[in-house]
Amino acid sequence: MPVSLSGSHMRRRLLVLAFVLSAPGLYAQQSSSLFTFQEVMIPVRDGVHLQTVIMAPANQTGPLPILFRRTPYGVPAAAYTQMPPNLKEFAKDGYIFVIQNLRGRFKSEGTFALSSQANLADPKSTSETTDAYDSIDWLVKHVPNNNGKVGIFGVSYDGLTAAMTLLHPHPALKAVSEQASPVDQWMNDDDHRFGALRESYTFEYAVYEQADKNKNTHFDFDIYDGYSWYLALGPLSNINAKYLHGSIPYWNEVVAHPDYDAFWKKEAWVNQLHSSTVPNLNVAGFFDQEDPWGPWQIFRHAAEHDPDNTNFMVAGPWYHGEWHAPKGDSIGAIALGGHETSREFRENIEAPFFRYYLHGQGEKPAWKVTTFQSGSNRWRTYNAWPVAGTTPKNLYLHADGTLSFDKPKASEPASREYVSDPASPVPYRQRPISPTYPAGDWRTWEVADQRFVDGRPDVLTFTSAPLEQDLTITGQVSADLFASTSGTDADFIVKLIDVYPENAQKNAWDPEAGPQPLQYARSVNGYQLPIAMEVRRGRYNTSYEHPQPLTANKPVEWNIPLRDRDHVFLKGHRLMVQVQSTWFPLIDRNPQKFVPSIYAAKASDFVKATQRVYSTPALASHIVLPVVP
Ligand code: PG9
Repeated sequence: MPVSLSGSHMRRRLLVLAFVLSAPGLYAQQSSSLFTFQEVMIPVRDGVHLQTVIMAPANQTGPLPILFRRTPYGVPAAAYTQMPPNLKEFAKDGYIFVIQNLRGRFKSEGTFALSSQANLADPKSTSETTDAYDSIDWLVKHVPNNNGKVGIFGVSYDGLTAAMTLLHPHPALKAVSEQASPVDQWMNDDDHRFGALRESYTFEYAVYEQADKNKNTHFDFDIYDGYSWYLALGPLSNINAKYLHGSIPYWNEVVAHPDYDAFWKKEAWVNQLHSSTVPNLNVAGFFDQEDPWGPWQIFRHAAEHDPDNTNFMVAGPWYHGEWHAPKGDSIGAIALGGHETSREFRENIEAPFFRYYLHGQGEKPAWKVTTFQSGSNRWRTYNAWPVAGTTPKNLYLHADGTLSFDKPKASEPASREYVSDPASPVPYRQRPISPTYPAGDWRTWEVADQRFVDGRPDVLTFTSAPLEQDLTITGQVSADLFASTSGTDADFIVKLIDVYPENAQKNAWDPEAGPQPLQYARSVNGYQLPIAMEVRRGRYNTSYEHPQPLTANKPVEWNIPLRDRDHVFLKGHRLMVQVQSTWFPLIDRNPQKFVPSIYAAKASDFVKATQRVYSTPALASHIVLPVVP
């Protein structure tokens, strides 16, 4: 919306200012040349007040919609003096930006539980759903010159709070864009993967958010390399015994609830969502190192009843929140064909979505799902997901280390094995592993070249012949492993990798080109790009609620979901699968001997085990690929 400042508009702004000064709970106000700025304490149903910043365009001439963001990370202390890069595309349309600290964070009253429980049946209970509802109610009644329409958006925790409005949206809420929202912290995303604890993330994040109400706290590691620190820590119980001493409530909950019990089932808020209640743009990163799964779950739940076709999905080759970075023009060392996928997303998808639903301008999205497909490096639109015509195709692991679409024959060797030693686990990324926060190369480890572990004796590698034609996979990938352990509990990690040819980058080794240290370091030749990776913990193979020991040396089937993908393995590339049993310290070490709770295991419980992966006609380990013909 074009904005200008005339004499009558100036008078209107003075009236607005007078109104705001008399608004209940006004805390502070000032302005920059771009925005007016007020800080207010918004009351919610249980009497708690939430610290909220309201920034309206300084040159606002008429009613504008409110774009709301709710965060645990702190609100701006002053009006933006420059437009934040990720809001530039919105700014052209004109919004009143409102940012609120969640209850219990910074000056917001109440307790921050770091939990997404929502008990909608109890009118007295509060949650991020009710806090958002009450705040929106207050905002549309008190913010001058708003047009009565509210949009909510945000990434990760801010995405979670946006997503939870879907459970009981305020009538003024007209558009939601949850981006990388978790939905069930035991099943996937930040804290666990099917019950396997994401040790470093869960611990460091709980400290980050619960050590001090008034700031985001970085745990003070006395060893820089996280691999060494967590190894020296020993059993997980030492986190409380040596460092936290029970001071971090969420960490205490995590270690008190190892299995998928009532605590986690209540936390899994998405199970209450069965329809598309408000137009919702779900956004996910294919290489999101924190919350890659939740948005797809929200999309699927809302799709159960979506008569007005207002539930949309966007996914791209992004790390956590990268779609709000300036460019998004590469994944690790791999360029995305000249695209600036993040800017393109904001310009062509995000801003138009809110423009349509909050300003009533432009067009409704004409697709259900949009992806930026890696490999082919192009935007794709689909009117359904799964995409019609894709066929599941099995890619088999052979015991000679090859990978092919042919099922193993009885004449082939039956299995491969390795020793998994909890005392020497496989690092999940190149050491030294810097702390998760402030996030450095934590952001991009999911696109890291996997050659750093290829060849370790405890990592099995299976490789295909170079592809004779492009292979497109669009949809859900999974692994079906037949494997045994000599222990009574075990983890299996499966990685599907795109191996770049040795001549992918023509001049990488060209002596004529002169010294190019950066280019050498970032050469894509032979790059092992992970396309999908996941872990399964054996104790939960048959029941998430009641873990069971494995029978030593008995091969069993491991179903390992590898999530939704859209990638083209190009002609000349090879497919690779790596299998390993530790991924440290991303995933806590499995003692490899069944114990009632790993979080109470003693150092002596951690034992070596021999893991065996089978490749026989009856026990044919494979990856299921959604192949586009
Ligand atoms: N991944 C973070 C998070 C979200 C929700 C719950 C816990 C952690 C985040 O980046 O906000």
